[in-house]
Amino acid sequence: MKLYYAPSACSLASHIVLRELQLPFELVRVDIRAKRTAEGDDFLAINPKGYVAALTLDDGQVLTEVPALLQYLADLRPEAGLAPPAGSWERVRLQELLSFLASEIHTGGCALLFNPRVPEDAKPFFRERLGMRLDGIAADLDGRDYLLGERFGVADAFFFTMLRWLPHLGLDLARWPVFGAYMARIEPRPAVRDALAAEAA
Ligand SMILES: N[C@@H](CCC(=O)N[C@@H](CS)C(=O)NCC(=O)O)C(=O)O
Repeated sequence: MKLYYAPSACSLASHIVLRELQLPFELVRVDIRAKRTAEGDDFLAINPKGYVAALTLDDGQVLTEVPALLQYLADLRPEAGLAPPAGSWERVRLQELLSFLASEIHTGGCALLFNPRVPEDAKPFFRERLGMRLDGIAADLDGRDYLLGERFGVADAFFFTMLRWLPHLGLDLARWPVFGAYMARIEPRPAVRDALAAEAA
């Protein structure tokens, strides 16, 4: 497998999960503005949607979209417990959470605040709306270690990735002390440290 990534982008979530599961993979950096890979390929020929993360499988298929990638990877090593078993009610809850993170926090929140083409005078509205969504997650996290309970899982890899963006988007993490404690629990994980180090290299 090859994971196409950009440093600290949403692809970090899949990168962390690949390392958590100790799956063999190659990492290929993408210039997401120029749409070229570090291998010199046209990234649009690999993922016509033009964004990371993209995962090429050993049979040549390309898989995209964070919620699909995370669940696909978790199911390659179900014994690691990074996602509840496919078909279970707990898995439906994970899908609910991943959909919320992808649509409300990522695309409908952070991505709009990062986008230089979104007018600056619209950003306070998006910032406030994102803050309200994060208030809800903070309330859910109160009294538990991870988003779905006491065990780190794929949704945590995704949410951790996005929490790292907040200081760059005009949102002060100090507003949610529970997030600081949550990140401090996740940061020391060897897979997380290794993924961050590899992306910073
Ligand atoms: N819906 C996609 C969104 C992916 C996405 O927005 N990726 C960003 C980085 S976090 C990107 O590559 N942006 C470049 C672009 O949109 O041109 C997913 O879930 O994977």
